[in-house]
Amino acid sequence: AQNTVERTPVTLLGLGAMGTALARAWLAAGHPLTVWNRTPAAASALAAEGARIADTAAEAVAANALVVVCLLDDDSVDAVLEGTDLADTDLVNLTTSTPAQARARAEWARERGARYLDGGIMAVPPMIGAPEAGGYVFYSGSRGLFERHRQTLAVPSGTTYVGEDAGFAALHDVALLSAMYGMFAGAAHAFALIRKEDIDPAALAPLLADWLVAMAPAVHQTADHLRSGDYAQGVVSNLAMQVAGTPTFLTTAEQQGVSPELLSPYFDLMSRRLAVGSGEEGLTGVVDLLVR
Ligand code: FVH
Repeated sequence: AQNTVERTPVTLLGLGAMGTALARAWLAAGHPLTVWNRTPAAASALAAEGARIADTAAEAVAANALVVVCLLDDDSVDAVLEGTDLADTDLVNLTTSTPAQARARAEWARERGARYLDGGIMAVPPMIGAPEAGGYVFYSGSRGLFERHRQTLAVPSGTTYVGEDAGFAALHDVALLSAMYGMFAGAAHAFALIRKEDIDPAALAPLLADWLVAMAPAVHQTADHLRSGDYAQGVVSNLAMQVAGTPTFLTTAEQQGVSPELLSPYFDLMSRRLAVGSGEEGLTGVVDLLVR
């Protein structure tokens, strides 16, 4: 029997690596798709896969009520949407931005008669259209708009709605990516330590990955501490012991000819917290030192 389910038509502006992956996922799921890209070649490739190519951004916006933008940055959103008629449009912005930019964009959209949802993509292009890869998108802004398009938005990637404040998706996005960079920084230091030794980086890699996974649940204890205000609750490796151990790490780095520049700032914060807090705490107090 023929599939008669009607899929929501989507307009997509921006066909970079991410935009193209999103387009392919919606096309594969049978959504009528209108696309536009500043450089037309990217759009032409999708025509063969069933996308309708708009000649201008304004034409693409006019084609459908649901308009998704996935562009390089907030300035490019300005450049592309300038001169389009957004009245009565459901605008979903998946462009990475700061929380302040997202809030300003929500207001900007409201002034133009559009409903607004901001998105922060927690995935790289190969994870799009591949639910098993575990990627998802944070959404914030109009809850009604999110609920209306939930199914369509869930086609390329999982969805996690984080609140009416339009800046919250960007804030969650940046928070998680910042933690990721901290993890990459630690891994870079670890690889540097063995770089000149007869140790295969490929042998260290699985040990490193497993260790990071084993340590990751510690974030739940940090959250509990921040909620309760008791930074010593359930701590097994206290701050006094950990600060006492830092010279071992710094001396090892020096002996291995490795710069301590990634590690030292965190150790400095641990020492500062020990000076003003309790040695029985864990590492949660560092959070308070960061907040200005
Ligand atoms: N790719 C990734 O790994 C990350 C994963 C997490 C989320 N990010 C964010 O997604 C947005 C788009 O990223 P992208 O990977 O698609 O980026 P590019 O491949 O560089 O494509 C950029 C598109 O933006 C268009 N564009 C840039 N500047 C302008 C402008 N001034 N006017 C009009 N369009 C502009 C560009 O057009 P063209 O160069 O092909 O003509 C592309 O369509 C981004 O926010 C990531 O942070 C991706």
